[in-house]
Amino acid sequence: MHRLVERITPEKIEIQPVYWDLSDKNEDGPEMPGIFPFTRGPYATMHTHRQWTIRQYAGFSTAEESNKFYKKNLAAGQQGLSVAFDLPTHRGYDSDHERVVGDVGMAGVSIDTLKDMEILFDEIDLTKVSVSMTMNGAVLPILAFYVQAAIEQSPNKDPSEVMASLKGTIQNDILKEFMVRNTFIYPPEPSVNRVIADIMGYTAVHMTKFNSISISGYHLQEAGADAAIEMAFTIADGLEYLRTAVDVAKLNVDDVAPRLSFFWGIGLNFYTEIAKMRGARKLWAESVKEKFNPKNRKSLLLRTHCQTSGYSLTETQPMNNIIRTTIEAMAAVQGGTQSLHTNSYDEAVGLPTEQSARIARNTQLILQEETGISSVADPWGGSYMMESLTDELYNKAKEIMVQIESKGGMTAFVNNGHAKLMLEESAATKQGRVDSGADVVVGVNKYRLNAEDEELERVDVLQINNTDVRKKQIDRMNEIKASRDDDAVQEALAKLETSARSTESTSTGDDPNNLMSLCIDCARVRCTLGEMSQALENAWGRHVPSTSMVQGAYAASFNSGNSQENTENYQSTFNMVEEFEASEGRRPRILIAKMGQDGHDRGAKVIASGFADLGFDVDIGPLFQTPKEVALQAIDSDVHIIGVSSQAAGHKTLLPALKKELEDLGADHMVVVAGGVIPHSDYDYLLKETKSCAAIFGPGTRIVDAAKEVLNVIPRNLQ
Ligand code: 2CP
Repeated sequence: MHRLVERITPEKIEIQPVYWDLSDKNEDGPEMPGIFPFTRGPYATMHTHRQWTIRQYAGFSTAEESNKFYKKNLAAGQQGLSVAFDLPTHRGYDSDHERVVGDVGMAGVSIDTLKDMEILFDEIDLTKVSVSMTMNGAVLPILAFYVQAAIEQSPNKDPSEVMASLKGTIQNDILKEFMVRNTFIYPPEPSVNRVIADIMGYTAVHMTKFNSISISGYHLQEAGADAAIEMAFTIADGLEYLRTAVDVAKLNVDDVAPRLSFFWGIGLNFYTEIAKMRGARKLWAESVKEKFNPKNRKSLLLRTHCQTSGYSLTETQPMNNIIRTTIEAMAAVQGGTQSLHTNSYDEAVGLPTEQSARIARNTQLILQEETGISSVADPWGGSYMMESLTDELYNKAKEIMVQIESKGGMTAFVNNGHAKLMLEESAATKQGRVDSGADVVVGVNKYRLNAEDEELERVDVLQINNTDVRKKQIDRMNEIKASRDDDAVQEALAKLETSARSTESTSTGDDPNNLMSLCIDCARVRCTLGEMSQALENAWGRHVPSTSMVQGAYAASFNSGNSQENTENYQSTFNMVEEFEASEGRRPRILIAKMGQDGHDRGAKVIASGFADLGFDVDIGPLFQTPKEVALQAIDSDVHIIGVSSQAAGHKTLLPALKKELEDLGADHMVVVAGGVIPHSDYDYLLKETKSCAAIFGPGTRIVDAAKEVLNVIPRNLQ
């Protein structure tokens, strides 16, 4: 990756590695990359010395399948690995748990045991390849499996030497999980003060090249945050983790801060995204300096991974997504990213195929090797527009951070629901702008093809046989359980639970009761992920999130600055609801349900908010329901319709299961509709073969149109 960038153009112009204002009379000198406050980049030479890492996020079905995919990608030019785990793994359940029947192997790779982790990295030298793991809930068992797998991969090396050489990143950013995505397991207090504190303490001593947290704005942006909110919440989360390290875990700021890393979502607002990355570096450096006064300048550096926006991808005319992703990748690079994932064009409808994954990777290879984009550090430095935009975003984010501080810091801001409501309002407003046509999405709300041509553009997506994967996982786990030393397993689990119950801090890396250290002991004797998670749950309980709903934001945004046609469409839907009420004696009532371990609730919340603004009575079901629990709640609330939101590929198992529960409970008059990420190739299976839903609303459906269709499918005069 260390290659000399071509400096002389065919026109014989010499490109300088960095440009600055020669007339700058600032007494500290001009702003430069690698110099405080690092607006222009964390390193002096940036990509001119070392390109960003091409790090594609992937993982699906079994460890064997994912391992094959990784090796192929590394051979084809990818430079680092980034593991996607399935939802049961995220939520600390083994594959045989009753709550995860539809989720095993679907949205990522399933990991139950150390053996799975060993297979995942078979023939990949963990002391050489940097690995990022997106894990937040079951972070202790997963990190322990990874460490133990690396140790067992190098039997001739001292374990401490192996650990010291591990380079990579664990997401471990639990605060944002309580705002968005919801892959938490335990309540916020032990999640931060025990799990994160102990991981930071352990890695600071034993894994000094490993990034202990990837503080993530990406999911906030996906959930609807604008750039200022994304910056403010993410930087505030980072400061909260540092506060935990220093105040709770009693660690030295310079032992922890240099290994905190960041993660931005990059959408289509090209200039804004670059300005966000520049402004955020300054905000982080200044905030850490002011609050923690570190001695090591590395503690001030905001180093980041970026991912192009999944939200910006469209289901219709999917090839347009290649263009969107390229533009977003360019913003990430020009903003100075250290590592980048580019989305595949088919990710709005399912898992990437080999071809779409190749195009996504090639997008970055072309940028690195054909364009000369890396030949200069911070090419936007000094632009009147960019410097001004950077300052304005920086100031807006700072204002939001003051608001967060006034409520007691980020943990309090999350706990009292302020953060989630702010995000949901921002998401509903954004949806209103798209539905009303104020924000253009080419091929969706403008320049749409006719139905026939649209059909021709549809793409195949990778299909996973969930039943097969689950069976394989359970068989392997049972084999391991039959061959291990049960007494050693029980002893290791008991020690873990005892430490979790303790009120003493165990955060220093050498403490024998450090949770990370005890989980490595558990991994060594072949405890499963579910067993370790249960031992911790015995001590702390499982977190139950509350459900809330924003009202008015969708309607307000839809009605502002709108075309006559859109306003009429909104009004006619509203009138249909009134007519329904007049004829049926009550408003149409809908239960918005999420089944399985899929915690992506942005879509569900936006739909709930939009339907409520249109006059529906809306119930929002809790997250992580089984089909039976959804059926019982629907009957209890006497709803007309159940709207199932599915974002994590469990629909082919969970929707038929819901239909069966409704039939068994004598409630098959209730209409089920589904929405979210459901490939068109599954429509017939759901609508015709299994008749498990009456309508499906794909990505890009306007809420007003969905509401009209829902009203048309509710059978009347049910009473
Ligand atoms: C790099 N280096 C340099 C320069 N560039 N040294 C001098 N001059 C330069 N110009 C050095 C660095 O200091 C470092 O060495 C080494 O080269 C590697 O560079 P890096 O910048 O640290 O790159 P990296 O190893 O790729 O690490 C990048 C990040 C890391 C961002 C720090 O945290 C990372 O890879 N994050 C990825 C997160 C991720 O993939 N998340 C997945 C999200 P030293 O280490 O010795 O200092 S998927 C999300 C999905 C959507 C989900 O969450 O659901």
